[in-house]
Amino acid sequence: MNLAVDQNRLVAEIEELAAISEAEPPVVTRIVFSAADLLARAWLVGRCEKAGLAVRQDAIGNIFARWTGSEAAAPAVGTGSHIDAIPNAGKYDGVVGVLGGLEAIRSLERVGFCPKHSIELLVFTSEEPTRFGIGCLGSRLLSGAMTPEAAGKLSDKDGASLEEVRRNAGYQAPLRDVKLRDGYYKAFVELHIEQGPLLEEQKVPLGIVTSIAAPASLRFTIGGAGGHAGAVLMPERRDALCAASELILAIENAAKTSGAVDTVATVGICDVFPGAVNSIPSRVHLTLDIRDTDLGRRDAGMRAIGTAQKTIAAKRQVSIEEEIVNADAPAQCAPLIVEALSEACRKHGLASIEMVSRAYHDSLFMSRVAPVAMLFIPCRNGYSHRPDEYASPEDIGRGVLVLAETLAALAG
Ligand code: HGY
Ligand code: MN
Ligand code: MN
Repeated sequence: MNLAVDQNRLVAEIEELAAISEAEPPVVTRIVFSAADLLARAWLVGRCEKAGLAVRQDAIGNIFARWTGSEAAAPAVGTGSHIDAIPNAGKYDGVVGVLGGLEAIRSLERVGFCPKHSIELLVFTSEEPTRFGIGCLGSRLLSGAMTPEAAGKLSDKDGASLEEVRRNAGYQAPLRDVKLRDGYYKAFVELHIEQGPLLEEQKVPLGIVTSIAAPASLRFTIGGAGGHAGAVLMPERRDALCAASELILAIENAAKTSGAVDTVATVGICDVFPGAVNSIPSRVHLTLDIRDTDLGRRDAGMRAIGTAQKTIAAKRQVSIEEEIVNADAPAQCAPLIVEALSEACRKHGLASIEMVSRAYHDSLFMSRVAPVAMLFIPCRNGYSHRPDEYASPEDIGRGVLVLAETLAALAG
């Protein structure tokens, strides 16, 4: 097959999608089921239909765009990613896997490839943990990693439940319909920017992911005593923000002293109540994101943080409540799919390295229902989740070419 990627159209589509945002360019913000997200979904469905794909959406809004193969009843080969974006994000995270997956399918159509197994482009709902506090909502429900009942309990910070938000967005079917039947996919391959500096540093154009780190996220509520910033003397204070600050440094220390560089921990949100310059903080909400490629080490980090939490609460006479939002196992990618990606790289004379994914992706959950692997392309300085996130047209083109070759090998 003389495969060729229409790089110019793909880059133009990435720019077009980036402009559908709640923020001014070059910033991309596209929170799940926001007006921008719904517009972006409609735009994308139009692009898929223009490519001749049969499009359906499930009860949580996962989008399936299918190129039906000659053995339509056979398990499909899936590819895809997400188009939702956190606040103040860039234009490539997730999008490269969605629009790149669409272009991979179009490039196979252009050379007259006829799939035996259908090839299906998937756009997952809410890969980012923004609105409902947990990431990979769509792929968790697809894979059964989250029950419809648990999803039904989710609500956003304004108190709007997932149920009412999804129904207002037009998704009326019951969530129990989302879970995929066994054997639905023969394989799933996700193209994504690396979101790290390794490929660029090693000057290698492609990374083949062999495992995806184990993510966990928790919420902490620190309760102290409020009061007048001038009148309450220091010995009488039970300042919730000072206690939270100690906990944040204990979290950082737990990651730094885990014995491996693979343990990472982040406090990304710190809400202070009442939040007045002359009022002692009485309550603080913190979020913790802690990950590791090794499950045991990640859980040991969580235990170390739990011990520090008890010590700080006792010493400062504050309450510290924790809620585990998710604590997921890591994913091992399927050697068969890893090999298919390696073979596709070799076929096109492209160097590649095997690597772990420190970011999580929908493939983490798709690995529970199909053999998966991921293909990374470099992003400048490893930057991601920021407006200056950048992947070159040439790197995107190489990723799509290898993805198309791999899909053909798996669906042929
Ligand atoms: O946080 C992550 O790893 C992903 O980018 N949502
Ligand atoms: Mn992301
Ligand atoms: Mn992503």
